[in-house]
Amino acid sequence: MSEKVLIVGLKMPENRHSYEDSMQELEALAESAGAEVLGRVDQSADRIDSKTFIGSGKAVEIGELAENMEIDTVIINHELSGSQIKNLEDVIGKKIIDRTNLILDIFALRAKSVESVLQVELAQANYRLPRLVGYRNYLSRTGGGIGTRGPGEQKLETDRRHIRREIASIKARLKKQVDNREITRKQRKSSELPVVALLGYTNAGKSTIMNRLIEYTGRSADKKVYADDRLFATLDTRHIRIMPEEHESFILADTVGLIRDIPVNLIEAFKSTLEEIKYADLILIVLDASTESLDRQKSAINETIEDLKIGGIPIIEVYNKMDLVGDDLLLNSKNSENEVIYISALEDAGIEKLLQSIDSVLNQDSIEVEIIIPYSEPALINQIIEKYKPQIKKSVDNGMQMRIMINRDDYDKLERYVI
Ligand SMILES: Nc1nc2c(ncn2[C@@H]2O[C@H](COP(=O)(O)OP(=O)(O)OP(=O)(O)O)[C@@H](O)[C@H]2O)c(=O)[nH]1
Ligand SMILES: [Mg+2]
Repeated sequence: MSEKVLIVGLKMPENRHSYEDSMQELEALAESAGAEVLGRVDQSADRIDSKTFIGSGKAVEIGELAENMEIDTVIINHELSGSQIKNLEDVIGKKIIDRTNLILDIFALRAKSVESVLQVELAQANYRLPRLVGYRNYLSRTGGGIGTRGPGEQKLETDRRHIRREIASIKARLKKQVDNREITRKQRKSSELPVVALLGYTNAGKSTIMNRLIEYTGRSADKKVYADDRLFATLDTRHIRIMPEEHESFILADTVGLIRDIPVNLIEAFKSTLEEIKYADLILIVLDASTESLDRQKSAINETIEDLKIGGIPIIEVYNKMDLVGDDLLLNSKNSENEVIYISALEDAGIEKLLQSIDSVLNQDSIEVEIIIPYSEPALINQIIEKYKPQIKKSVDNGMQMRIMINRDDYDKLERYVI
């Protein structure tokens, strides 16, 4: 049986423009955590109440409502302190979950790779440490549910000293993982294929685009990644080789989706998984064209790009889910400084155009050359055939002669073979 929840928001002068949007997002987050949202309470105030966040009168009201509706859990759309959680629990008499804990819980459910499991454990420990007062309360309640799940098997600790030790140990293990990632990245770099990274808000359709490209280029279906109508379907970066018949080959990287107001404890986890984007040759910013909050999605993406200090990497803006919208969007996105294209990954529209745009960016400042690679370097011959798919190639006495379009970087490496 799914957990029955009530969602609660506090509307203040500073968040009134984004309020509605953010409450809808909270509902989607709760559903992604497996809960059933039975109701919603909105409270308007000029400022927060330091004891109960939403005000004690409202808390009493919520308590009665929750009792009548047989609610298990009340989710507040903000980050609360430990004592605020405890005070609310005392008045409402139900489990209280704040927005941060809800997001951590979804991450705990989805984390698969060793690195993401460690990142989530670290974020959970850092979240719990200053909130042990409120936290002991829910562990003493019967039943698990949101806020009690960890990605690993170990039980959630409530002893301060123990949590501190745990944090130190997780950090040490994480460092090893990060070093491993560095090695994998170097290996990938030496495979010579350019890296194209998908970046965008959660649920924009990044994984669906990846699957479409996998299908389009005839790769086996077992390579497909998980895509679903829930927030944070993807947590781990995945790299897949895309080798279209008539286009440039590349490695495509799928990444974790972004969200507004990323909880502070999760920023590090996000940054480290998104770090890979820094090494991409091209970034595809994926936007859900059908959402009303497109501008806020864009600002979340821009903040991330600034945060990660990704400068100088070419960008293509990909408006996805065009099957759900009219053409008026085309006018609104005209003034972007990046190249913009419109697709529907679901209906397979615009994918060819997407590949063409990728080609043209990856081939910028390319030149056409004629090279001969000696037979003593078979690996290099294979690499070049895979990467450039030369239209003209022939065997000559001293090696394989090919005509290819190459970029400046590769020209420097291959210069001695040019004839
Ligand atoms: N109508 C429509 N739905 C789409 C399209 N592309 C993706 N979707 C749906 O949008 C939902 C989210 O897709 P995902 O590919 O999982 O999105 P994502 O960007 O990878 O999301 P996260 O992994 O959570 O960051 C799924 O239910 C898809 O079927 C599209 O072009 N049109
Ligand atoms: Mg995804």
